[in-house]
Order: sequence, then C-alpha cells, then structure tokens
Amino acid sequence: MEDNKKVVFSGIQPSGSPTIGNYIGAIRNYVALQEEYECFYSVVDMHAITVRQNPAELRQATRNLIALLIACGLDPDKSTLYVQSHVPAHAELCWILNCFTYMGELSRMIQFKEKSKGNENSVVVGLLDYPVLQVADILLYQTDLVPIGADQKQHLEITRDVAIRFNNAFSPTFKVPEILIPEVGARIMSINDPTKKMSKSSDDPNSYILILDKPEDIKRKIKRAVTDSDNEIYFDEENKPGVSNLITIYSVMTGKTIDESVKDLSALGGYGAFKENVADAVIAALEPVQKRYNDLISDKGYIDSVMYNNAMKASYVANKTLSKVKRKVGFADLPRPKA
Ligand code: ATP
Ligand code: LTN
Repeated sequence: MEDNKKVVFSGIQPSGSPTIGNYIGAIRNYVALQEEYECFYSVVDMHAITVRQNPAELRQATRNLIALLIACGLDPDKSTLYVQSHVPAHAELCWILNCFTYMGELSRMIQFKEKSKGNENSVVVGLLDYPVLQVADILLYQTDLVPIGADQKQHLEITRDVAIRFNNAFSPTFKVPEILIPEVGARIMSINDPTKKMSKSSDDPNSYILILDKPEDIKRKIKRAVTDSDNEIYFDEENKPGVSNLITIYSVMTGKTIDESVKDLSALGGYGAFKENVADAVIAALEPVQKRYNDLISDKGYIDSVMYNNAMKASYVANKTLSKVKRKVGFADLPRPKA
C-alpha cells in the first residue's frame, strides 16, 4: 500500500440488484475517490445474511455486484474491490470489538429498531450485531474516509466511538474515520412513496429504479412516480418530496446543479413533460453502464481473477491490523514448535 495516500473504505450489500439510490448516494462517490485515495470497496455478503437470503441467489448477486461496480467505473487495478467473506479478518475483528461495544449503543440504532419492529423476541442476533461488523470492516483498513448515504450516519458515529474507546483502553491502534455524505442525493426516496428511502431489498419493484432496469421500465416507473397535485416544478424537499426527489435524480444524472435543473425542468410546463425528461436523463446516464455490465458478466474468468487477487490484497492489509489488535488484547502468540 502506498504510504502517502489516505484510505477510503465502503461496503455495499449483495441483497438485491443496486438501485439508482445506491448509485447516487454511494457508488458514484466510490468512483470519484479512486484516483486520489487508496480505496477498499467490499461486497458485504456477511451483512446481507442478517436477513434470510436464498443461497443460490446470494452467490449470484455477489458476483453480479462485483461486475456492476466495475461497470459503474471502479477500476479493480486501482481500487481493492473484494468480497467480505473472503477475508476472515472481518469476522475475527468483529468478535473482538463485540467485547468493546455496549448493548445500549446497538439497541438504539434506527436500522435495528426498524428491522426488528414487531418481532422483538425472534429477531436474529446478527441484526443487532450488524453495526459491529461494519465497525470491523472500516477499522481493519485504517480508514480515513467512508463515503456513504445519509442512512448510514449512525453506523459511522458508532465506528468512531468504538475506535476511540479501544484506542483509549490500550494505545492508538485504529484510525478514527471521517464520514463523507454527498451534498446532493444522500437520500434518494422511493418512487411511489417519497416519504420512504429507495431500497434495493424492497419487495415492491415500482418503488425503485435499478441501475440495470430496461429503458421502458424506467419510463413506466417514472411516469407513475408519486408527486403532488399543484403541477408546479420547484425544489422543496419538505412540501414537495416527490417532485424534489425527481429533480435531485435529474441533477445528478445530468451533472447539473439543482438550480440549473429546476430552470430546465420548470420551463417544460406540466408534470408529464417533466417526468419524461427525468426518465430520458436517467436512461442516457445508465446506458453505458448497462452496456459495460453486459460485456463483463459473460467474462467469468475476469470476474474470478478480480475476486481472487483483490481478496489477497485486502487480506494482507486487514491481517496487519488484526495481528496488532490480538497482541493488544492479550492473545498469546502461536508458538512455533522447534524442529
Ligand atoms: P437494503 O435495501 O438491503 O437495506 P440498501 O439499498 O439500503 O440495501 P446498502 O447495500 O445497504 O443498500 O447500501 C449501500 C450504500 O448505498 C450505502 O452507502 C447507503 O447509504 C447507500 N444508499 C442506499 N440507499 C440509498 C438511497 N436511497 N439514497 C442514497 N444512498 C443510498
Ligand atoms: N451497512 C452498510 C453497508 C456496509 C458499509 C460497511 C458501509 C457494510 N460495511 C462499511 C460503509 C462502510 C449499508 O449500506 N447498509
């Protein structure tokens, strides 16, 4: 690893096919950061099994996500793009950090509260422990910066708290990471219910637009997007969440500012033409990604080699931190028998 470059880490779950919310809130920043930083991007399959997955689908979704991230612009020779479960250090550090994390901290997490609502007695331990695995992911790589969407802010705060707690209990061991949340598009809302976050694991396909959705599906979904009845196009997230969500999507997909986008879109008159323009912008931005994806996914050997080489690179860095941590907490070295 080059010593002078700062380190970026982020993770994305293979819990379905990624949405434009994932793209806008996270993936485009992964790509933007890879020139300047030493980047580690992990397909976090161990996080994904905190909700029940079909094994064959999970296996396939993991490979597909590696291919999709490359299609979005990640260069596996520049960024270390790997699968979390291929680097056992994540699970090992998670266990150690479990012993430095409080039940109170975990039970206060919004994501845990939402996902366990209504079945408090049968919620799996992994769902409560989810943030600690995320803390381990980040701290293993001595990360400076974590690009994420707004929904992950609480998980990053706990990461900083646990790092500081461990460093204070022993001596400086972990870098305390900073959070990077985009100014525009940190929380893309569901297309048919703009009060909820767009989410790839939703069971309603009309709530999200996938990066790999066909143009006709993108058109149909945006045409049916929930807006409001006043037929005026301006940006006001509180009072016009549906319209503002579409303006945000247009802005990121065209590279224009929110003001420029409002100017473009309000000149069109009604919601019909507005939605058509948003759909066209999304389709145009995704077309090259979809094309690259279709080429990559048929190249099994290439995806295999990316997965293997990058797991080795990630393991090397992760194991350095893990060894340090084991020594600090007092685990005995494995003695080498004299020959
Ligand atoms: P799931 O639906 O399974 O919970 P998800 O769609 O929320 O998954 P993750 O894999 O958990 O996606 O998240 C990957 C990254 O995408 C995270 O940094 C997350 O903050 C970001 N992200 C997810 N959804 C959105 C969204 N609607 N808007 C902006 N960023 C998002
Ligand atoms: N919990 C994250 C995914 C994730 C992650 C990470 C993000 C797992 N490990 C480390 C940033 C850094 C989510 O998006 N749901």
